[in-house]
Formats: sequence, C-alpha cells, structure tokens
Amino acid sequence: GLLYSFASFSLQRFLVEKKTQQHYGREIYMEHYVAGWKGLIKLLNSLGSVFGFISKDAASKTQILMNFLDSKNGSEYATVQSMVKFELDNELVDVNKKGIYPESGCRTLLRLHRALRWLELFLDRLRTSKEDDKTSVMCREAYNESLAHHHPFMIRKAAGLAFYSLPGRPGFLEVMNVGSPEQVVAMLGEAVPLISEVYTITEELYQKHNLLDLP
Ligand code: 1PW
Repeated sequence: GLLYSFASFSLQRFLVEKKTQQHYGREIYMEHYVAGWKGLIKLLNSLGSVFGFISKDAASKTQILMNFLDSKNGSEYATVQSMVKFELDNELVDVNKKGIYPESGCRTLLRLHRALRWLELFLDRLRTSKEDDKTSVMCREAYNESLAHHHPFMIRKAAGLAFYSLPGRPGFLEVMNVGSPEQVVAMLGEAVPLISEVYTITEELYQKHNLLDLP
C-alpha cells in the first residue's frame, strides 16, 4: 500500500544505519534516527486520536532535530556523536538546570532516546507474544519498566489511558503492514536487536559525557 509502515520505513533505516556503522565505527546517523522516528510517528497516528498527544511530543522533538540538521551548523549534527561533541564544546547545552538552551539537540534527543527503550521493550514483548496476549498489557509493562520513570503522574495517567485504546494483537500486527503475523515476528527478530544496539550506543555515549539527566 501507499502508507509506509513503521517496519518498512523506520526499521529499514536502522538496518541501513547498522551497515554504515560497520564501515564508520558505531556512529548513529541523525538523518536515519529522525527518519526512524518519522515512521514511528506515522504508525502512532494510525493508532487513533488517543495516541495524538504521544505522537505530538515525539513529532515536535523530531522536528527540533531536523531543524538543527537544516541549520548552518547542519554538518555538526550529522551523527549523534558529532552533535554531542559540537554542543558540549560550544557550551550549547543546559547541563544542570534549565537556562538559555531549553531545546538543545542533546536534551531533545535524550527524550527520544528514553522513548526508544520503551519501543524496544514493547516490540520484544510483541515478538515473543502468544495469539491471545494483549498489546495494551505489553505496552504498559514496557512503559512501566522504562519511560514511566521519567514522566510525572499526569503523563503516566494519560499514557495509561491511551494504552487501553490499542488494537488487539491481530489488529496491531496488521497496522504494522509487514505481512502475515509470522512475517512480522521474523521482521521483529531482526529489528529489535538493531534498535537495542542503537539504544546501547547512545546510552554509553551519554553516560560517558554525563548527559543522562539533562533538564
Ligand atoms: C506502541 C508503542 C509506541 C512507543 C512510542 C514511544 C513514543 C514516546 C512518546 C511519549 C510522549 C508522552 C507525552 C510527552 C511527554 C514529554 O513531557 C516528555 N517526552 C517524552 C518523549 O518522553 C518529556 O519531554 P520534555 O517535557 O522534557 O520536553
């Protein structure tokens, strides 16, 4: 169909990224990261209006990163690694408390990075789930283990409500637009380790530079 699914759009981007990593070391290309999120946002939007507030925030953060890529300093934002170096070297990050750079690339990507962990946990549950398992439960468990730790009460409440409106497992697999349930599971078997690798590389980079708690 015309609609690019999360799988064909975002996950293949991560595959491309993996290949380039082999050539250039473990660099994460911002263009692919952003394209991956665009695909995911499309998927979220197709899940219905309740997911609107979730996709809206992810979309605005993705847009912030795209704006950096398109700016005169765009080349400094080519990879996550070069962004971190550039913003830190030029003191463009509010490190301890909110200041004059509330939308730095580093803090913006950190939010998406935390959400990526949620996605990884959720997709792994989906991959290993049985026919009558509930997507809402998988989603909630993944959320509670990851992103929820970074969200205040009201957002946790709203997210919890949104999960109820997720389609059941068969419907969800269909929305992913990959093919038969077996094909989705096979695709996830390839994709989840890649997402996990992107997550780990970013986590280690942020840890090394002490950026994991950026306000
Ligand atoms: C079906 C599985 C889908 C997983 C998709 C993950 C999308 C994550 C988006 C969560 C957004 C919740 C509402 C927004 C909260 C923001 O306050 C928060 N943003 C995120 C991405 O966690 C923190 O950003 P802020 O307020 O510090 O700018």
